[in-house]
Amino acid sequence: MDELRTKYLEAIAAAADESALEELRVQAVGKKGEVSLKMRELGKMTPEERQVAGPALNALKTEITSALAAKKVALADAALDARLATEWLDVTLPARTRRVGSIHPISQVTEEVTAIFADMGFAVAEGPQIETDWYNFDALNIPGHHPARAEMDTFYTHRAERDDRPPHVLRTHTSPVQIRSMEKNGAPIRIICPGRVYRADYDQTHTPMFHQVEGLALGKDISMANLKWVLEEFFTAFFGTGVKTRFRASHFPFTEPSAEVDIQCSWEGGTVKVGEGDDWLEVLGSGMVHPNVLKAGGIDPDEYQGFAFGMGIDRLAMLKYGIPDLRAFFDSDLRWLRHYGFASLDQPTLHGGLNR
Ligand code: 2NL
Repeated sequence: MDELRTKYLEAIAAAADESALEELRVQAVGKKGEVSLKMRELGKMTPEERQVAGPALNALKTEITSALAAKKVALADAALDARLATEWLDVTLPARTRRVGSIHPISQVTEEVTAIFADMGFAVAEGPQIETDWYNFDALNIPGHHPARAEMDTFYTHRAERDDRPPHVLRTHTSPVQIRSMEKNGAPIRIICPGRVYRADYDQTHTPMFHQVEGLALGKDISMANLKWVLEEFFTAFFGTGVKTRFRASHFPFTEPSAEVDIQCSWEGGTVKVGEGDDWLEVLGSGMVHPNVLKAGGIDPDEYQGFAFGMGIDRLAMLKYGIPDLRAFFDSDLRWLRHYGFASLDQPTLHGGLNR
């Protein structure tokens, strides 16, 4: 019995895991375990022998059983200690910094312009950036010989003589969107069309891709007077101060009469300031929609008339936010974006204010 006792207590102490312990339990005190077999032999003993052996075997069984239980607890404790050691966490460490993106000034200004015109009842219309030359030129009363159609100024998808399919263009203005809107929805209509446009021009003040917003309002009696009010309302809301405007007679193929609009500004130390001083800055082209353009959009010029205008979003952004170099807009320089970008949750609304 002493031999059994030593054998099992040592084995239990040395067991590496729970399954080793279970094996030992079966071997020692299971139904056919060594201690159990010894207990069965009690029947063959004399009463005197049994009186000694019975309690001793019972005590051995109890001792082994409690050694097994104690070892099981010790193994579990050791496992927990090991986990705590490897999963240790210093909650006093500073948090990892998260990179936060920002809204590009052009997106910001597009949202601001949209908010102002939405308040005056203009909806936003969008359309394709690759257009047929009918939508980009013919529908806008731009004749075949017009310099804008020359390959020098416009990006064509391919040369006619190299491909049987008719060439397309990268739209040079957002006007095709307005033609498509007229075709689809007819008059009356009040829309603005912000978006990317393309011209084959790259220097200090031009990038081959830039952003434009055009506006169109058609009704039975819409006049230049309405145009003037809408634009003055727009500039004042956009720049956050009263801005004097100057309407100069001009010429565009798609409007008659046409006017270019200048806004009041000052030049001091090489920087422009809008809404003060007595210099002028040209920012916009406009006019009454030409009857040929209305016809191209499927609208009867004897029944409807209205105004249209177009301006550069990139220019507006530079003026409002003091950005000196146009080309930096499209460099994707993260330091520039962090400097000139806007907080992503700080969306422009009329009631929240458009001037930060
Ligand atoms: C400019 C000139 C302008 C328009 C754009 C337009 C559109 C339709 C019909 C008539 Cl569908 N006009 N757009 C009109 C006048 C000027 O933009 O210098 N933009 C920067």
